[in-house]
Amino acid sequence: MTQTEIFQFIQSNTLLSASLWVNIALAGLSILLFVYMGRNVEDPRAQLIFVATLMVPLVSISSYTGLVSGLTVSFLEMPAGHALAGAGAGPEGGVFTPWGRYLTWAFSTPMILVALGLLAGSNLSKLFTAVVADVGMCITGLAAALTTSSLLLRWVWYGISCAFFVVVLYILLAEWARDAEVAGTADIFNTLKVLTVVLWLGYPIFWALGAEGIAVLDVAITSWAYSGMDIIAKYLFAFLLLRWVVNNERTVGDMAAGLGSASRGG
Ligand code: RET
Repeated sequence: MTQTEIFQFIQSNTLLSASLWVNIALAGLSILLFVYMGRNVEDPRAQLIFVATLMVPLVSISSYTGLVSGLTVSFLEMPAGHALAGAGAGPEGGVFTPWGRYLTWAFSTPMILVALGLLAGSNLSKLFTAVVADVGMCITGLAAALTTSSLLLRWVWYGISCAFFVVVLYILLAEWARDAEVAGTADIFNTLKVLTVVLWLGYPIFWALGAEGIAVLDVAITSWAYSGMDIIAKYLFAFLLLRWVVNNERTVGDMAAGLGSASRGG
């Protein structure tokens, strides 16, 4: 299928294309709003949280532009044993695979973690571990979506991705939750932690249920599931975080456990 045909396929499926265009619009509005909200922030650590958070809608608008144009979407023939093997929506068969999502998560989700880690007063080791495991999760998730030789190996990649995800969850739930108590940011951190953990758990679930997994959900419904989770996990998350940072710039500046500081809690 050519890129033009993929573009036309997406445009002709109103439900699918709406799930993409909605995010382009919301990402654009979020960028404008966040730049405006951050105009007077002066503390360098608060500025770093702002820049990391601002990157989230910037990556998102790029991601969805890639998807809507057909650039980062392929119709892939599924391996034997897959529910959609030999079937699919494309003229030559194949399953709609918006692999650009998984690729761009490798750029957006680390920014979410950097912002959360800075808010919690993480040290550099934990921040590095969380970011590296997160990138591993996204890239192996991409590998799962793009593997067409073997159904087993698709799920092996999925399993590896989940293993990386467990590392991220551990740091969020155990390490940073404790750090945030010390840093005096536990209230906002806990709110954002719950929002993040609950929503992020939805992604592997919808991957497994969607066309690329066991295919009980249709392509447009899966796309809306991701788009809906993105709206909350990215724009609402970023808004809550930035609003707090603007109102609590001093707390961020005075954090006891600084990024990369050798002595903890001192
Ligand atoms: C995949 C499939 C393989 C197993 C796992 C996954 C997890 C994905 C997650 C994505 C989060 C994305 C966000 C995007 C917002 O910008 C790759 C679906 C564990 C957790 C928050």
